[in-house]
Amino acid sequence: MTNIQINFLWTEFESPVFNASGPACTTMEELEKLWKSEACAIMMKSATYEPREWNPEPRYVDLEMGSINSMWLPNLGYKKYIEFSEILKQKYNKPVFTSVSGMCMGDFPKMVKEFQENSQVDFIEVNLSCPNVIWKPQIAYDFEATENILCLVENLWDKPIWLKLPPYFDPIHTNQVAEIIAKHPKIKFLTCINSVGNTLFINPEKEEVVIKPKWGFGWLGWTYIKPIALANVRAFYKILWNKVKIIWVGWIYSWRYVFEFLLAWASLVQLWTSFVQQWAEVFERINNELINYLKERWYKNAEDSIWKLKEL
Ligand code: RRO
Repeated sequence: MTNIQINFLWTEFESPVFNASGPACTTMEELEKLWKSEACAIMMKSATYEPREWNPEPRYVDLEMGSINSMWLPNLGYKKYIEFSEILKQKYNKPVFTSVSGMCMGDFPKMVKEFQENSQVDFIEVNLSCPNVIWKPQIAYDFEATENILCLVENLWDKPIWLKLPPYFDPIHTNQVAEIIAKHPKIKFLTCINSVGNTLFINPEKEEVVIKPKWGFGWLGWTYIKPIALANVRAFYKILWNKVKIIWVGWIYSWRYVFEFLLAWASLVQLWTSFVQQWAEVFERINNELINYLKERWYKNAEDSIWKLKEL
């Protein structure tokens, strides 16, 4: 028997694959579909303090090797996700994640405290890779703000904290963030990386951009950014291997992507584009493919592959 279970602290995940805090995890109906799927956990939509609407369409477009989107973090506001988490925990037996995205510094501690006191979510992801104050960088690109937020939230949550990060393109930046993370032992997990923001696709026949919001600028995902994601996962592993575990958020299409990220040290992976394209069935397909591939390679457990990347 090939086993694809992953053990993290007190939790046994049935497989390494679940959904990213992106599409189709916003309403209770969508979250129930995730429960019925073979996703190993249920990630709820990243919540802001107040509800947010969608950007105008077209705001998501499939591309040859991925997708571009500019949704504008639509969600029902954190109070709804506290309510949903209660229903999910009462009815279903799967780990439940919440994700919080502050639109200002003060939103983070307020939401973390509310989830701590009023919900039974198993895990919290503090999303430092979200649009926040207009004309300011994503929080995780502002190292002072990152440090301040970590100081504000770390004592408000009594379990380990997961941080969602954007891609870093310069090793100096990775080192600087890793130094901050190392100072906060509550951070045990990194969700790494968010889509690559600020990208532009053009349709040359129509001579126009492909999505409507923000002059066509949007977040790029999937195969286009896999090498960036692999490098970020691996770089954080090199610096923080004895302090954090890494979850890759991504655009997995097949067993191959999962396996590459396990080799690079990701312990769990989250789906985005393939989830939008194929919905909940995608989890079953990828889990089955992964089992078959591991069998071919004589791995008894998916976890055994996490240590295996060779360097030349
Ligand atoms: O909602 C979005 O436009 C969006 C966000 Br905030 C994000 O962090 N990543 C993404 O792919 N889309």
